[in-house]
Amino acid sequence: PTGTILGYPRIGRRRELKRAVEAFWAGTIDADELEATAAELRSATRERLAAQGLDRTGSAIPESFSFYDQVLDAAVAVGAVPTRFARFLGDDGSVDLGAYFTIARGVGDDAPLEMTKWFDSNYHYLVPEIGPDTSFSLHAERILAEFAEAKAQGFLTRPVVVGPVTFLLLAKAADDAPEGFRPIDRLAELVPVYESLLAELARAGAAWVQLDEPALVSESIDEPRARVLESAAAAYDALGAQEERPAIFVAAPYGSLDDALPVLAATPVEAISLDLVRGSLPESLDPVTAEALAAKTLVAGVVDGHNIWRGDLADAFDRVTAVQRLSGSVAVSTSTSLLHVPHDVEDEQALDARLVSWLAFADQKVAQVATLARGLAEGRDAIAAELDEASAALADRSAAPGVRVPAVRDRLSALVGGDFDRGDYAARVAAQTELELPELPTTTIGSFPQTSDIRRARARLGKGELDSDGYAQLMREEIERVVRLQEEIGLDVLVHGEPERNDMVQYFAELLDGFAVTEHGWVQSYGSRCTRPSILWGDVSRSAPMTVEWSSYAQSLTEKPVKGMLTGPVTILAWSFVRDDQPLGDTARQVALALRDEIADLEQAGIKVIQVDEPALRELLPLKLADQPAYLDWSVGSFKLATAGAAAATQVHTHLCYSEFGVVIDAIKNLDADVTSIEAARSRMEVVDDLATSGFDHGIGPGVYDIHSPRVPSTAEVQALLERAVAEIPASRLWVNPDCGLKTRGYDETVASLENILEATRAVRAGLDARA
Ligand code: THG
Ligand code: ZN
Repeated sequence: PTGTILGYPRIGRRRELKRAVEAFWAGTIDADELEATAAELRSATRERLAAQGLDRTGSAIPESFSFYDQVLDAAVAVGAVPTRFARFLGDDGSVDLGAYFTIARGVGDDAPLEMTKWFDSNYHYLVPEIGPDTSFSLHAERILAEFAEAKAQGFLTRPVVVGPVTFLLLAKAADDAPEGFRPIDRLAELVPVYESLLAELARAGAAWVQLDEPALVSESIDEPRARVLESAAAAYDALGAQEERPAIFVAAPYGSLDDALPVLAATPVEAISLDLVRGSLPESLDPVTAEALAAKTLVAGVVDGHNIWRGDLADAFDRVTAVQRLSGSVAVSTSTSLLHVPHDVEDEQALDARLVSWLAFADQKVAQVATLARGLAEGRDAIAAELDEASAALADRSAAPGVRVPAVRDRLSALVGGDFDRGDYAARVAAQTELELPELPTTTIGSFPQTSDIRRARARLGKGELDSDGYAQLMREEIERVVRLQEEIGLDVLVHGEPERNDMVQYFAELLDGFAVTEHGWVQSYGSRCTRPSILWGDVSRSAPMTVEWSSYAQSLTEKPVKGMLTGPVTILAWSFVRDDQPLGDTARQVALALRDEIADLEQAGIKVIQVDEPALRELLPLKLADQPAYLDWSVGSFKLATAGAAAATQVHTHLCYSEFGVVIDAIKNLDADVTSIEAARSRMEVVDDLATSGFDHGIGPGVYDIHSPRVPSTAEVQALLERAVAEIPASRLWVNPDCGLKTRGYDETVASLENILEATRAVRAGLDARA
């Protein structure tokens, strides 16, 4: 194939798959109806990809559908289902739709597979559990059925499966595995299952198969690099030696293969993808690798699968032709699956037409691939018009009003070191005693339950059925209820509950200059859940206060301090589509300055405690070790720039979630927030030990209530967690709070849990006083 993509969004242009899957869970449609919707979506996708210029019968169209997650699909295909789900499987170990979703979502006491982030994207996959006794057996029914379905529709498509090395590297050791066991230890037993899969695909008529191996690109994989490379060599030597098989295409998105490229080159695989957006061509190749690559198809990933910009098509074409120096057989592709971008920019009727002309969502990217492939086949002249159009759009973008705003740029270039520094912590602690907080102060992370009344009010405002005064009135009533509730429960530092926020990033994107929001730009986050990232297209500034009205209203209702609530610069970037024409650090500092102004206004309005959330700090950490220090420098710097204008007496909080703090623990320390709240309940406070040993010496609030579950923790349970924390951390620095915001919980369990937290806190305080 000369033009292809590594994968396509599967949620549906109007989130049809999400709706059907959730209807199946709710019992309003049955498995046959869900299957029918999925088949329709797959069929429409193939037709659309062909219409955009991918070859119908040339294995150019990937079969990249999934009902929930591609890593779960691979686990099911190789029979690696944890034994706690055995009772849901068929006699032959087959997994029907009901069982499949049970593994993804858990049932009763049987926890689902853990979920974690997929490389440096916003997508979350399910983590396979592999032990010494996990048995592997092929269950290729779905993969074969989707290939056959395509064939019946007149297509010869390319099945896509997570490759064996990445599958095991992303897996975690099963709970009952002995100390020191690594899932990758099982590679030799897993590869034969993939061999059988390849044989079955060949018999079904597949000419190519795509095995996704992004783990070969990442240096953040918890396994020695030599072991990773050795595993890749072993797996692909074995699969390549298999006689009955389709041609093998190893896809390696999210960065350069680096030292894995010679390794793969030495195996018999027929094609390898090179991510030429995040990564680059190797600067030099040893003669053996050069000769081996010359005999393979190189798939040049030049169209960014990670972002929504139309980009520089002429530059992309140059990159493709550079790859031709390595091999006579070159195909054009996206750098990653298009899973990370919305379906179609044509669906955005409300977006500014000029902005639209700078954008490419999945369908536009497929068309770009087809254009580049045509240029490859027919020569540059054949696509000169398209290249010129893209260049013109790019030039228009760089000159457009709002993209470069002198006032914003001047402010950025005038920054000096002191703007990033809040000064002595001890002096701040002394100044903040005027808050008169008790020992072990209690607080919540920020949001209270988003009730259906709140959502309805926002929907009515959007439709014009409610005017902004009417909406504001409803929000004020909600804020008052939330403040009164917290006073009754007895919390020490209150929040306003954030009823007015649809999403902690989109809310700010809608108010800041330099952002646009989409109508249908949904991207799968995990399973059926999606987010609608905003588009950060220009220089960012704040034209008016964004949160002051709500926070000061809440403060006017109570004597207790109410926290001002902001989302930090790194998280605003991580959960948006960000401009690609300047360093991320510059963009982050622009956002930081807008937040700095907001903090000044909050202080002016009498707010004494301000929280700046950075749940995504870990998320943007680069996959290559060499890139990590620079990232940590600008990300931490932007947080400090946002907060360093605060007076010593203003207590700055931050909140981080999604665990895995280990690698960023120094960064957390360097944020220099007065108080940091983190997720800890599920990991039984392990992070408290890590922080204690890292020399972290500011305020810390390890979560004592796992808000991801509807379970109400008992007073005894919370007390045990607190006592564990008190043993590690001086009580003078310890805060008491839930793991995360409460917006996804109901009121009943929220109130019951907070009451238990307060009762446990009083018991622990009494114990401290008795000891003192
Ligand atoms: N906001 C944004 N991005 C995020 C998160 C967020 N990315 C990472 C993380 N949190 C992802 N977690 C979720 C959790 C819930 C949902 C999506 C991502 C979710 N979405 C609704 C759905 O799909 O039904 C849609 C929400 C809506 O209507 O706006 O529930 O918190 N920006
Ligand atoms: Zn959180």
